[in-house]
Amino acid sequence: MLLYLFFFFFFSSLLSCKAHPLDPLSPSEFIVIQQTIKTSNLFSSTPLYFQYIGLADPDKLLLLSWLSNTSNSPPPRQAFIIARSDHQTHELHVDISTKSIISNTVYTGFSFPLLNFEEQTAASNLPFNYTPFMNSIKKRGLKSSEVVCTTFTVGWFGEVKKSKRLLKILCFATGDTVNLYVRPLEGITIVVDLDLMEIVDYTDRFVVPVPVAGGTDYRSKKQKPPFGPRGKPVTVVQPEGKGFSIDGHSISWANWKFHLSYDVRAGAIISLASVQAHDAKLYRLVLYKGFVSEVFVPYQDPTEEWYYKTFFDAGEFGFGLSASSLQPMSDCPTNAEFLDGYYAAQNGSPVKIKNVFCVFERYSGDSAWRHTEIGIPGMVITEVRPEISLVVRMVSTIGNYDYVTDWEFKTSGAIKFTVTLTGILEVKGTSYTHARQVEQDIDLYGSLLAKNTIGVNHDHFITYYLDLDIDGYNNSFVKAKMKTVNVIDGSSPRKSYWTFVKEIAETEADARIELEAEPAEYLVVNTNKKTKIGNDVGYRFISHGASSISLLSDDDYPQIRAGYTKKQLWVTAYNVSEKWAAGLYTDQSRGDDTINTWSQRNRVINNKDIVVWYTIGFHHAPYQEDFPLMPSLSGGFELRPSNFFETNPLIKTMPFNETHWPKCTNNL
Ligand SMILES: *[C@@H]1O[C@H](CO)[C@@H](O)[C@H](O)[C@H]1NC(C)=O
Ligand SMILES: *[C@@H]1O[C@H](CO)[C@@H](O)[C@H](O)[C@H]1NC(C)=O
Ligand SMILES: *[C@@H]1O[C@H](CO)[C@@H](O)[C@H](O)[C@H]1NC(C)=O
Ligand SMILES: *[C@@H]1O[C@H](CO)[C@@H](O)[C@H](O)[C@H]1NC(C)=O
Ligand SMILES: [Cu+2]
Repeated sequence: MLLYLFFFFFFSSLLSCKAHPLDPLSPSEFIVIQQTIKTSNLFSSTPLYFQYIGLADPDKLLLLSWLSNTSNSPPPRQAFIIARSDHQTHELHVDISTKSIISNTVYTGFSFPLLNFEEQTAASNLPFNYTPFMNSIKKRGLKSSEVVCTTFTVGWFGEVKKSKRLLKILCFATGDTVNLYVRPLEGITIVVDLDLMEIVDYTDRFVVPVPVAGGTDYRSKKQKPPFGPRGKPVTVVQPEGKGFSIDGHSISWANWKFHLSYDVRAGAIISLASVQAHDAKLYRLVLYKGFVSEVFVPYQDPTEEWYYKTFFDAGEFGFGLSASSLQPMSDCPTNAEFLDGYYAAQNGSPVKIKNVFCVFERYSGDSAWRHTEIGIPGMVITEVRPEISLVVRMVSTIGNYDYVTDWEFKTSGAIKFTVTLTGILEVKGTSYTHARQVEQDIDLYGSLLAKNTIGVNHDHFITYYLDLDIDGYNNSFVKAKMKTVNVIDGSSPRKSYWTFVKEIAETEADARIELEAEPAEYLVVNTNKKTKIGNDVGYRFISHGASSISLLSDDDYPQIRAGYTKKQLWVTAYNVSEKWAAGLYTDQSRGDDTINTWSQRNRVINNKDIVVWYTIGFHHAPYQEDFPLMPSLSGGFELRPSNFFETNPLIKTMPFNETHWPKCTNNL
């Protein structure tokens, strides 16, 4: 019996472990990569530090052909690696099955790769062995045991020569609070050369009071009763079990199936999202691949200690590296399932992030569709379908900020993308303690939130890479512009109406879209595939708020680095090397490898494999309620089927049938 069980588990685990070519690198694959590079002796004389290791994108046509017949051999699994050695950035490709290095080139551009955790930790510790800093702490009446330091990227401000790999260090007081970000030691600038791992510049220009700790600790155990507004606990129960299944990294639910992967830079990667037609078993591809490509966060304070704060959270800090382990029952509802993620440490060894994703069915009591019919004599017909959707969630905590990213699949065929901002504001210390002290002509670059505390104005621009392949990879981008038509010939009592004037974007120049510039709908269609009555199948973009664009001047250096943030939507021709909105190398980037530079090639995009870049944008002017922690603020967009289905797929969905559920009451 034991033996039998053993074999049963052995075979079932073999079956479920069948790797998909898009699966993230596994712990054992990280070790193969680490060992392959180590034993190659390419870097035997100088230490090698890994900055990025991830799955190299399999050739798209090979992958599509494997998908069409999975009996064929899948595309080879290869890893893409960025490493630092001897002051140089190396790009390597390693073939995992043959355990061989396929390529090793030195990057010669101006910018630098992702930071890893270990070097940031090492840099953060440097000030504590640096006498001028210890004097600065003393000057502020603090002990080193109540000071912590963290790392900040330096940006680029027009330097012509190649810079060193630098970081700035900022320090904060903890003391009677864990809310360190609200207690900055203002006035101090520490610059670290990461290759030398030493402080190369230090200034302490002025002292302002460190904001007090009182009232800023957000831990529940620190809150004295009575609590504030409070509802009763809520739980989610699925009496008939979960409606989705996870097989390795492939997920299927209702009429959807897709692949979910983890990448240390992008975080969640959704691939091969396909939806069933309601009258057929056939799955139709919608999204070949989608992920958060970049998160640009420029602060709006030009002073010496703040001007450089223009962060690229994905390209500099890793949106996936910064992922938090999700807390069951609070980060995700009680009916969620969790998946782990793995990345490579600085030395190449695998590191696990437990519960990096959660997957759950969302039911919030809303309806997906309803109607009451009283028009037929003798009857009242009411039909309501509950809205249940499937959510994939990741939370990325980049220093003070927490970004909740949700990918939500709906039975209507829509995919909804939501970003929620929360966490702690990055505040600036000041000597002001009351708004009346601030003279009319003084710009605080933010607003006074508490005594000695300014919440600095800033933006968040979250840019999605969306390789839509609607019923095939040759797609087109349609601008359906709404125009007012005046009826001037007296043929109608009406004097005007609106209608659409549709344009297909021929080249990339026709697809740089500022959403609010004119009333229009924007669609991706497949002109080679029609519905039965002859419309092009497609999906359209619907904004759900947060569509701000950058207000910086075009010649400002941060804007040059993120020029794409002046438009919410760009379409480019598919190119496997064009994945990262602000460039493969973002740290100290100069804007030479961004969506807008690619778009300047002005490639043909009509009936081609195209990629849509969609930016969710928030202007964030802090208010007192954002202090000492920020209530969640959400925005996003939706991709909604638009002549993709023959009719509304919801017609085939069923209402809940509670007759055999356990009896629950809400008056326990
Ligand atoms: C799939 O590929 C296998 C092996 O190459 C071949 O024997 C089989 O006929 C193919 N199936 C289809 C449906 O093309
Ligand atoms: C896509 O379009 C290209 C021409 O731009 C053509 O060569 C190719 O066969 C098309 N592919 C499909 C699957 O229609
Ligand atoms: C693909 O993108 C890379 C990086 O932008 C570029 O160097 C290359 O020329 C592009 N290839 C094509 C065919 O456009
Ligand atoms: C609801 O469930 C009960 C018990 O399982 C079953 O007898 C009944 O047919 C169901 N009704 C519908 C509309 O599915
Ligand atoms: Cu903000």
